[in-house]
Amino acid sequence: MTAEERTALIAARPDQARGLLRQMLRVRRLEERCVELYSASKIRGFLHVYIGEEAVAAGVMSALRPDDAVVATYREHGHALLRGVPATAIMAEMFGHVEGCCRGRGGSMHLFDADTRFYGGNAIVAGGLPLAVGLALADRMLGRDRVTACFFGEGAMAEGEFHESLNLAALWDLPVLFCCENNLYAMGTALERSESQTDLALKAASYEVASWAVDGMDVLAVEESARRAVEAVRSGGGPHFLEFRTYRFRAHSMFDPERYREKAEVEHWMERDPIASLRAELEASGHLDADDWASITREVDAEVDAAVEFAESGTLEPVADLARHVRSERSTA
Ligand SMILES: Cc1ncc(C[n+]2csc(CCOP(=O)(O)OP(=O)(O)O)c2C)c(N)n1
Ligand SMILES: [Mg+2]
Repeated sequence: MTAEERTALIAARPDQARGLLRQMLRVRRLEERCVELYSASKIRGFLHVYIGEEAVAAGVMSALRPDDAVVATYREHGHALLRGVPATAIMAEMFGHVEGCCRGRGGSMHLFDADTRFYGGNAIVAGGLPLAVGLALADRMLGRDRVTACFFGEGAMAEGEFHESLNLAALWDLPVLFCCENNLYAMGTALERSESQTDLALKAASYEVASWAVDGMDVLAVEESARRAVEAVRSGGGPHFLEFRTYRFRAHSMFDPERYREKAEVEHWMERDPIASLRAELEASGHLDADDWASITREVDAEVDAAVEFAESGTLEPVADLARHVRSERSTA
């Protein structure tokens, strides 16, 4: 997108740009709080935060309809939130409390919510791709014009499931939008150390899937490319693949000494923080003033505070119930 196109886009739809800024901030603040709560041992287990990558989920989610489906990875708190899973239910799930969206049995990596058609939270790298293909196949067979958006890291593209999924989606023309979040590392392994073909859109295109690379730090570019791709997929254009070039500002998970990358590299990417950049752009063009920003942050902080309060006052599942949902209730009656 050229500078003139950006200016015109913001001027034509300032509300949308402010809305995207707010959505990214919701994810950022929720996760910053999760990190604090993790350090305080309120949240346990694994925790993978999305800080730095928020533009991808915010842009793609805004291009979807409520009846579309979303499949994500273990770095999915933001996807769940922006899909419409209440912050309260997410935070309670993080705490392992029954008030959580999975009754506290999933935790950070397994958020799931059938009501919003949010199909995980998948901890197995590339495990979400065949699931997305199956959801799209069901929609196709039932004649529904729904799209399934499937998020995964670039690490998933070295897995067999990626190839099986792209092949079948293309062969059967299924309505899947494959969203690769290329943050350059799979845990401590850099892309060029694990993949022979580092041009990921080219790799996807070899399956006859329409593919593009997009600046994943620019929420407006993400939204625009996702909207076009979703329209094409929905109107029968077959699966599409978008490689979002992004970066995670924090460690892979809470247990990661980060010996595989230089501080200077992280700092370089942080200069392109998607939230700070859009905020500055909106302020410079007169579409956001100090009061607007104060009211956005106030609202977002209130939502996160309420979520934490809700989670803190939640309850653990009684021990007597632990074997429930393992077998069907009918078969044991
Ligand atoms: C099949 C499988 N192999 C290995 C792992 C261990 N593992 C967890 S996250 C991860 C890295 C994945 O990187 P990427 O797909 O790029 O996603 P990112 O964490 O960068 O968002 C690995 C190897 C796993 N969860 N599943
Ligand atoms: Mg990665």
